[in-house]
Amino acid sequence: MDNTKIRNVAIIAHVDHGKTTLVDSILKQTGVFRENQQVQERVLDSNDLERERGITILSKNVSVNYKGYKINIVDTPGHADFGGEVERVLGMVDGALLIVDAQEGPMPQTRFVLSKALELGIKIIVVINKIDKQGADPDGAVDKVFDLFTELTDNEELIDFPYVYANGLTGIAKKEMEDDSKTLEPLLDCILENIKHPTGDKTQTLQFQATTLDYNDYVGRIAIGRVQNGVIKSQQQVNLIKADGSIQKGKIVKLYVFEDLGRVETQEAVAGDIVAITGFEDIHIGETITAPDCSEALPLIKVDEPTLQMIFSVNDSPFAGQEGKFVTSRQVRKRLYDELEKNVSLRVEDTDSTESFRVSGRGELHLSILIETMRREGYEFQVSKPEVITKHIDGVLMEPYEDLLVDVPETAAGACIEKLSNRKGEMVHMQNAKGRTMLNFSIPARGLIGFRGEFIRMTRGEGIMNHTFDKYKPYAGDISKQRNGSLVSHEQGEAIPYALAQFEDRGVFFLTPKTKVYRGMVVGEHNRPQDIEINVCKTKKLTNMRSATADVMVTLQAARKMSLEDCMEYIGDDELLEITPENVRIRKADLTRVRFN
Ligand SMILES: Nc1nc2c(ncn2[C@@H]2O[C@H](COP(=O)(O)OP(=O)(O)OP(=O)(O)O)[C@@H](O)[C@H]2O)c(=O)[nH]1
Ligand SMILES: [Mg+2]
Repeated sequence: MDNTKIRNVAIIAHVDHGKTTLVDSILKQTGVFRENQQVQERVLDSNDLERERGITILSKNVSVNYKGYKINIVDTPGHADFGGEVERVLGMVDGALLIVDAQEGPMPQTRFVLSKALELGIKIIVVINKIDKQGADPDGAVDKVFDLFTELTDNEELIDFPYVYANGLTGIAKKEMEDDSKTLEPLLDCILENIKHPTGDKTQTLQFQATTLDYNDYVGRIAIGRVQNGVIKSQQQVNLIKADGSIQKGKIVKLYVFEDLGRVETQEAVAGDIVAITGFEDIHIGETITAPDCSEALPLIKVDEPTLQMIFSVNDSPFAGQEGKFVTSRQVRKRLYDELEKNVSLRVEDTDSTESFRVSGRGELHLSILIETMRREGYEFQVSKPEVITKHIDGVLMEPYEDLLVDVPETAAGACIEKLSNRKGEMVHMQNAKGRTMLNFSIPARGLIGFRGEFIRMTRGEGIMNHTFDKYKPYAGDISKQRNGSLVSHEQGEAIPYALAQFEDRGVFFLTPKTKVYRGMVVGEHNRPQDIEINVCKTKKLTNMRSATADVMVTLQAARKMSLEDCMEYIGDDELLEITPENVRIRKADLTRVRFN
């Protein structure tokens, strides 16, 4: 195939602005599905956690044919924790669709992905999406995107971006709001017109660079990336140039190109195309494969450093081993190291203890997805409170900072500013409009741990909060403890309604009656700063029939439901999370303590 007929495009945006839904509509309109074929929504969000949470976690490649052109499309995740993935993906495309919600306008992650695309100098088409939404302000959104461009670059050519309006859900795009369009053709035409065909010379010697990794049990490691120059062939002898400059000789075992929703095996592919290869178990992101007579590597791709770490260790609670299938340190360790096969921004290290491993990632969601995946696979283990990773740069202690944007009812703005300042946040910008206040803060990532729950309560669920990693800045100093103490179980047994009722005025419970507890397990949040130990298993002495029935009749306040992320945000320095396929329990780390208050 002639590479002038290829277009490589990434779809980038803030979380939930409609990337994957737009890809659905593109796939439908370019005839990828049979007529009348039943296709589920957001078909690319194919793994269980992606479907349950309605977010994209891994970027995915598809390819469609339009007017004789092959358009390779890469759908990327919008959540900030996966921003590094977006950055890498941008290295294999020549253009990007920047999707912006017509109501929300540009958000922190819009800025992040746009700045990365502009740094690489790739062509951007702005798609003002969800124009059907009631509060949509398509022209206002274009203006705001324009301001963002001018703030981020002075390259006039890039600032003069083409844009289209779209409803990704129904599959409509148009150049002007007044246009009457029923398809996405205006968008697809815009891609053909504005995004250049890939550069790269097929007559030159082969160079391929790995940008994403995948793995499956049958073929082992799969490297996905773009053929920068030359022609790549199945069964071809090649050099793998490692990051350290050393050369490994090897063979391309299988070669795939992208077609429709999947990969198809092929014999050869030319410069400019995006391919997947197998045959190299040891290939890493950014490394180059070349023809045997060439030892020239492409510039390495930087993989974002982790900013948050947790200790994963063998479960040693009194309930250890009761619910999990894989519980030993050997099993947990192997599973963690296996994850590195494709989870490129994750780090795993052994520690002084054979029972514990240090796992570092890009944020709470990145780590919680790993935890959730492992527990569903049958693993049982415990994790410590997430901690930010500090570094010394030129002798100065530095910590990761986040760019935080909150949108709250005006009445909650004061409280919000106060709380964020206590957490060492610095206000960068503030704007009032229509009874709402938008606040932009620069805040240590450390200061945001545990903030979300507080934020939801403070704004009565009406606040919106978004943040993205910004950069390392000098350490902001101590942040005083923001959290209340815990209600800690004094006994092992079963929680009894009567006993829970006795302590209701002390705080909020995380568990319901009949939950099994052990001594040192955290059963709720105290309404004061210190921990207290309580006996939630104590039954009332049954002196007569009336009290026996009274016990049954106790009505309790609803327990606070704690998701895995809530628990990760909640736990204190001296607490751990016990993770099993059936339960997530909060506990004191040291269960041998004589008293827990
Ligand atoms: N009203 C309206 N809703 C839309 C439109 N496009 C997408 N949505 C909805 O927006 C939500 C998010 O859509 P997704 O396609 O998952 O967004 P995304 O950008 O892929 O999200 P992440 O991958 O998690 O960043 C879904 O509930 C969609 O149904 C649109 O054009 N109009
Ligand atoms: Mg998506």
